[in-house]
Amino acid sequence: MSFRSSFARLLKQQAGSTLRVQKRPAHLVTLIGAPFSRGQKKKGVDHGPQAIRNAGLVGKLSRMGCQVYDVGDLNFTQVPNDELYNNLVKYPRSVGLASQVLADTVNEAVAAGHSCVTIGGDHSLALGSISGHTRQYPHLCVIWVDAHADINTPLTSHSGNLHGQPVSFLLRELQDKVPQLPGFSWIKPCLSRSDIVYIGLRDVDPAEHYILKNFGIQYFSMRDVDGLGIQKVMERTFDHLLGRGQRPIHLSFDIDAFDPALAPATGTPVLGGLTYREGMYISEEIHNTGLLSAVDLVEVNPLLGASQEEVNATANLAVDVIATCFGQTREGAHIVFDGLPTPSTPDESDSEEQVRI
Ligand SMILES: [Mn+2]
Repeated sequence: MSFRSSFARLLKQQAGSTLRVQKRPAHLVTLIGAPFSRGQKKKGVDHGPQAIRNAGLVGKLSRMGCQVYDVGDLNFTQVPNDELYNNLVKYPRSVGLASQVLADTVNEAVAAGHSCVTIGGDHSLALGSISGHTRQYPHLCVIWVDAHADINTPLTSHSGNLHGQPVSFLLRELQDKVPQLPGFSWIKPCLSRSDIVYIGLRDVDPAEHYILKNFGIQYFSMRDVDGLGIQKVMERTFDHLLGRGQRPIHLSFDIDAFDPALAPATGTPVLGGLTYREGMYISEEIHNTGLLSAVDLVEVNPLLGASQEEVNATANLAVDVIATCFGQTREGAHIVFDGLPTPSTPDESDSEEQVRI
């Protein structure tokens, strides 16, 4: 039967391509679940890692040719008597300790030569992931995709939520404005103002705006995305961060950067966010640099979806961002298929039953 033989040949061909693929160096990815929620008030963001796993993250990365080392979810010990700092800032010791655990884990993963994916959890975790990442690559740069700048200091924050403050602890230039919080003594400011670019901002507090402007931090608000288009935004982002030389990229992606219509299951949604296409373009361009070294995907909160569909949509979006960062493309991947089957005998190639691709 020509169908059967064509099918057998297709299988053989695919087996052959698989072998060829395996000779290429596999992309090694450490996946870290960080079920932490005390950087903000709403319940449920600690279920983010489970929601993102349920949406098929590991399978998708594996099928793309990544070798995934899933270290599971980190265990964050409860800190007793974690009192307010300055009558306002909530859970400083819990945030400090969780970020310290995450920093050590990210450090180990990157030291082993892996790319690191941290799934949150709230955005206070970036304190840990970026600190840990810089231990191996002190010269790295950060692309922060978010509706918010997360750069309040403990003295300018109105909410007292630490997920709105992580960048202030990381920037060297801000340190004389940032008090020492209990649980934070291990944190060393590891970024300069020119090492970070924001994309997607549309809800920035006055003090944050003051910091961005006065310290000359590069940002592209949603207004800039509207005016320039996402292609120019990415071009300027890379000019700014990589213009004087290549260096590892840390992508810190808050799912609330997307429009709430796309990512409803999140704690602080803001109208007018990134479209699906803009989000994928950002991730594709970062992948295309070949410099991506670590990704945070944070603020997916499955308890805040109005329905299971909303939760699934948000988690699927998170998976798409991460997969795209590691090479999933909209024009088709060339990872698992790199040869067309060839008809072996003339009679089969004449037949209508030949395999069509
Ligand atoms: Mn954020």
